[in-house]
Amino acid sequence: MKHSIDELKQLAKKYRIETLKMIHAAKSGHPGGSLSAVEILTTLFYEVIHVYEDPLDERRDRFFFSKGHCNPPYYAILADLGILEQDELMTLRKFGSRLQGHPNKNEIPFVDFNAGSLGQGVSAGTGMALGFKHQGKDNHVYVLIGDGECDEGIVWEAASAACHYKLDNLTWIVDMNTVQLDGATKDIMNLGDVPARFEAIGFAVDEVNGHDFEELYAAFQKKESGKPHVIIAHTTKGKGVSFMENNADWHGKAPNDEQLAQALQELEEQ
Ligand SMILES: Cc1ncc(C[n+]2csc(CCOP(=O)(O)OP(=O)(O)O)c2C)c(N)n1
Repeated sequence: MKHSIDELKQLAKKYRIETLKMIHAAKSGHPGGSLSAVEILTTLFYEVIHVYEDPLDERRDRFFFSKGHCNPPYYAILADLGILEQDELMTLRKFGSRLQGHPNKNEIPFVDFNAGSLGQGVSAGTGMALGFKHQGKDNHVYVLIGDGECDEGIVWEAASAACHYKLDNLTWIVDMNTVQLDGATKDIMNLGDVPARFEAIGFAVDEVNGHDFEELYAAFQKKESGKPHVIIAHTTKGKGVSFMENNADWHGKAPNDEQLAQALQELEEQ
């Protein structure tokens, strides 16, 4: 690995803190699913996806943030990578800002997909992986989706296409935090045995603790010839803040001043 586990943990802590400050300043946003995805995003951008000096370098791997409502930690990482300005972060969701509630590829270099409608990123990312295959290019496509997002039929259509076309240049990561907009995913639309479903369609499947850098890194190294890869990352929605953890109330609202102070204190102590 390029970074020590301790370095990655420090980065994750910083991204959690920045995420909550950004959502607090915007007075809206999605803390729960942002906090669950922090280690996944940190591993991807510090250990897996190479970012070139020119962020639009043709050789780059592509990242589709299909659960793009959870973009604050992504923006914070892009600022550290020099793709965004640090002082832009607090403009999240403000009029005139490039940093809208979902990533916007028309405004931000390196962003490859305009999210918003759940399921679309999976489909578009799979299409791009197919395009790279046709062109004989070896760029890899990574797609991050939510478990609630897997309720969308388009996810399973794209899964069939990915296997049919043997897209071994494609990795999906499911942020399996088990909670969606207004409750537990199993109560809203039970997905059944998700790893078994992916395996039955033809994916190479890995299951990891989505907050464990070593497990995530090891899973990203595994690629099987002729098969797309899915990493089921078991995570906690709202990870790191006691009153947000596993609580659907924190899917899509901003902390007030007192709640932010408590959350930051808890994160600082970790
Ligand atoms: C097609 C579509 N339907 C509904 C929504 C509204 N919506 C935004 S986030 C969300 C829940 C997503 O749950 P999950 O994928 O588990 O995300 P996470 O818990 O990681 O935030 C919903 C229903 C949407 N953005 N797109």
